[in-house]
Amino acid sequence: MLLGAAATAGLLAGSLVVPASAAVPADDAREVIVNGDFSAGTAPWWATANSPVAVSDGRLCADVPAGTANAWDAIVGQNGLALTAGEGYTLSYTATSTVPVTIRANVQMATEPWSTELSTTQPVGATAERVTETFTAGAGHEAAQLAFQIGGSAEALTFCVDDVSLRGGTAPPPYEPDTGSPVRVNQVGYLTHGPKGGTFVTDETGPLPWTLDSADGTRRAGGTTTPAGVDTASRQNVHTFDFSAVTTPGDGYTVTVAGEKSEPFAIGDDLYASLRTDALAYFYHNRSGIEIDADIVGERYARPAGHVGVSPNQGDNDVPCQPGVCDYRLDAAGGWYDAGDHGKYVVNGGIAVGQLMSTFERTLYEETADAGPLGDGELRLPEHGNATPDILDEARWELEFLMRMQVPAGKPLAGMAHHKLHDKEWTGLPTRPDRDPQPRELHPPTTAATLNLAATAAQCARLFQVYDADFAARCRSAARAAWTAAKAHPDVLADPEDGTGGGTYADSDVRDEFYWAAAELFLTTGEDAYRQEVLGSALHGDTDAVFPRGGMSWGAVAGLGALDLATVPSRLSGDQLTTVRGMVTEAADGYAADSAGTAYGVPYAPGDGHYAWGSNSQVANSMVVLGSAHDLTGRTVYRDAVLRGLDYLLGRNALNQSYVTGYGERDSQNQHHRFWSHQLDPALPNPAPGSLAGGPNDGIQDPVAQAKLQGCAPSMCYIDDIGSWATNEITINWNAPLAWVASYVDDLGSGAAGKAQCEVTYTSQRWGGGFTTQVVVKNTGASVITPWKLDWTFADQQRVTDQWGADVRQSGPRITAEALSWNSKLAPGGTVQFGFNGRSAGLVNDPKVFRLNDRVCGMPARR
Ligand code: 9MR
Repeated sequence: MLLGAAATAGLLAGSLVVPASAAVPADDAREVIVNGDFSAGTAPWWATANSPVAVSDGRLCADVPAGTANAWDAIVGQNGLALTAGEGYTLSYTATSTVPVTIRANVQMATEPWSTELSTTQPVGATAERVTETFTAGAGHEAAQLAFQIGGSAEALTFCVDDVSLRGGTAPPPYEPDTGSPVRVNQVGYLTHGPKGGTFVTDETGPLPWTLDSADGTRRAGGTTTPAGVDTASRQNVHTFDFSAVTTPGDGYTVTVAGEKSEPFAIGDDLYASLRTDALAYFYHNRSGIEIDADIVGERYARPAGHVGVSPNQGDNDVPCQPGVCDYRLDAAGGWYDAGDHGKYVVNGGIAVGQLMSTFERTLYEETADAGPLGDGELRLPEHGNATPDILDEARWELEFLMRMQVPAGKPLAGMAHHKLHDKEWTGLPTRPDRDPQPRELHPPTTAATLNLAATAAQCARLFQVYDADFAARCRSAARAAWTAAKAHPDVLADPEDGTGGGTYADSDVRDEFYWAAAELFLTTGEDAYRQEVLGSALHGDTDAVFPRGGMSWGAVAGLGALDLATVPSRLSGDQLTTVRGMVTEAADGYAADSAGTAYGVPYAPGDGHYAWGSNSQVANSMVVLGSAHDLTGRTVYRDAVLRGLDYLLGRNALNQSYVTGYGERDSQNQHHRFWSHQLDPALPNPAPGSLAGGPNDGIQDPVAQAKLQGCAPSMCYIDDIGSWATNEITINWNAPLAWVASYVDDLGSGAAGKAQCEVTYTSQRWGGGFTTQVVVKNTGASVITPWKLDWTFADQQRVTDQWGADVRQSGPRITAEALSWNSKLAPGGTVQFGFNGRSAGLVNDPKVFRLNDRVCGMPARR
């Protein structure tokens, strides 16, 4: 605390004497402004929405509209300035304006009543002049602001500022994160029959007593902690405690260790349904090229369509290349914005949409997975009532964009995909998408982007076949063309220096992209040529290469192919399938061991010990592998590691931080995003619930992290500040594995490993456009089930026409079969049969997941 620092320096507030003339800061006075030379881009500078900023020739320039009334109608500023009462400061800057204007430069409170420490007026014109002002701070501030108020001109103008400096004061004490209670738990909750563990931070080395109390203070369990020594990633001395034995559902539980109480949490069966839908809503929120509808997301999150060619946007419907890159323009509208920025990247869009499709595809082949919550009418997006699962509608929004990025026939590199499309210069925060005035540019095609397109378009072709055969056919031919083009140009790499106005997503090794694309094309077409590409890859069978120790990522995508080869029915031989599944389980064994080996339970132990940019997504991706291994084998050790990973993301970690907005008591709320910029402008919303922050990153590449987190332990290099894009951004490829994981965890229900109470045999015979189905339901439990009710979801467009032996009703893809009066009793060991006829518009996939009176049944022949 700054005032505390002043007090220890002997400057007690009451006895402060503020000199009449400004105290002069010493030559070695500290610099209060972060990134005053704009060498790190626009952050943490902000601007009012009417005056978008970008860095141009190393200066920060704002385009101020004509006709603003007051100076404060247009502002460029920086918040978070710590000032000490009684200390002297010098503000200096160099400014120009295309139209002469008198600006105000104020150092002031960042909220009401906006009291100023310095308030100056300054004429600014075409000639750059250095301005210097000195003042003494009358009061101490933890987070004052410097505001250049540049409105009030009748004419539009461009104001540029450079070399901004505010020097003086005494250095604030080093940033200490507020980590709250040393008792760390999953702040949302634990599945009734899942593992339940926590971590306690302490200097004590011997065991300590812990208790678990319910909301009313009743003691439910107790024990002693297990000292675990120093956790390498956080450098904290820690203990663990375990209350897995408690299986009484409830809210408001707490754990107390040595007098310290945890955040409250729940124990229950149905804790993660909303996380699934929220994590998926992230994608609609971040769509480009469509209005975000208040009826779907609420007023606060609604916004006009971005980049549709309405001024000041330059539009993604007619985008040129960077100079010299191509002689055509593309309609590349739609898709999702990548992250806090408004770039759209094929590499990265690919992994994200692939993981959304796999979240859906899992429900086709995994008997415990429920397609219902992903189905038509279930998610927050506009395409309801089209008989297509909502999650596929969302995927299609990106797939259409990815296909638009393909180089047209007849042009050089035809069939390849442009690597990315983004602003010419970085824009400032906040900038709502529709207010981004920057020119948009296509960047050169790359092999990696082309293979992202091939892989995802191939997956699209097989999943959309039953919903929209024409779209599936388009996907299939885009995938084939992309593959052919990538084979012809196997080493066209993205330029790692091409990072102005957007990220680089440069990747020097595309063997994994080839593996993923070949796998998807093989699964979709069954063609042997693609199978040989998979089997012939140097990566095939090399678990460490396919599933890196630190987790899959946009630059390491072979695992996406391997997971699909392991779970989607195909023409792989038994031996080949064994090899692929062996890679999945071997990788999962490693991640599970990493999780078991750390006191925070996180399945993340990168070989070099460094927490990477987006480490939370690395964690989530390893959870996807673990969950898939659990699906394949039923082994609880994998499931438990997924759940411990979730505990980590939701608060059982070194910072006591839930990294998912809206989940847990101490959730991230200020992630780096150009629209969800509430931290900079209270009129704007915080990130929507279900947004996963990138998380600890000891590279601390942004100015806020550099100012506050120097020397941080890897798992503590995080700050919930909108300026920290390296630790606190949000992106599609991080929310995609979160959505997979939330779906998997929600499907676990109570987490009970117990035997299913029922078994379903489902036999369909097909002809032309129709089918006849017989269903046999067996009660494998110990008690009578009456009246029974079976329900399931069709993955495709099957329509029931008539029926026998049950009251079969259809609502969209959802089917309910209820007992008739004469067969309503299903005795233990007994069976009941019913059947129906139906029609179908395309391929027919038999459903794999059935629920009897709301509990999931097993299939008789489990893999
Ligand atoms: O997720 C990306 C991370 O792996 C890289 O290390 C980092 C620097 O190149 O870029 C990250 O991706 C960012 C992208 O370049 C631009 N949009 C925001 C992304 C998330 O921070």
